[in-house]
Amino acid sequence: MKIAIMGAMPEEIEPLLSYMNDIKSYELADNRYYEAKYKGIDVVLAYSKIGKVFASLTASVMIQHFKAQKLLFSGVAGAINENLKIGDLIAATKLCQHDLDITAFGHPYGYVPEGKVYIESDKELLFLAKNIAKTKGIDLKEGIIATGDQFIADPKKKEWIKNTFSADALEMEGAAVAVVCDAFDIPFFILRAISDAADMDAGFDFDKFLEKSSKISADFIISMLDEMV
Ligand code: 4EZ
Repeated sequence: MKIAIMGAMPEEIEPLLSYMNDIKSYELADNRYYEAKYKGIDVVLAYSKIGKVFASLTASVMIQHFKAQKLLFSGVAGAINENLKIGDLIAATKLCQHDLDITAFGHPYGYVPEGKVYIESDKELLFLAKNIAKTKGIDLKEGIIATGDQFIADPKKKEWIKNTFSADALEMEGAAVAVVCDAFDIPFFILRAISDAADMDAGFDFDKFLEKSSKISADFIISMLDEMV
């Protein structure tokens, strides 16, 4: 069993690398991939760079080249749901692309022919995560994550994404990873810790909480690996 663990930014992946053993580094497709061991589990780690295109590329390489059989994403997100506060964990139940728009042809937002608006996360990984949270007394929330190639720092845009997709959180990679994993039939799990509320203060909050929230997400991913050993 080989597990892919990905993030978008160095800050999201560094706290995970510190837990790994026998780390080997590879350069491929203009990115760096790490093969490593965690308590006997084979792991491949990378940060993709920000956005849907880079995220798709990295997820594809991890599956096709490194032969990952499951994929876990760790990172931070902007909150939409008011119950989500900075530092809170949210696992995606399903994901959508909020910036995908061919509505001029009568299609719904987030949809292209032969695609789907929402991609559902793997039920077993969600179940595993919920059990771990319960045992450890961690408040893991679940919800819909909306992905797009924009850093949202605007209450109006946030409201539109909330109303259009019933989304609880937003970020810039999750749905891209979901599309790739769904196509290759690879079970995936997208975890995010909140860094900001996608509002006027989002830029400031993001910078302030990126490291701390990344670590919260990474630590939960590690406890999932502990259960998978
Ligand atoms: C993208 N990530 C942000 C990358 C920002 C700045 C150099 C997560 C995220 C996010 N994405 C946290 N808050 C967000 C927000 N308000 N809008 C979009 O996955 C890079």
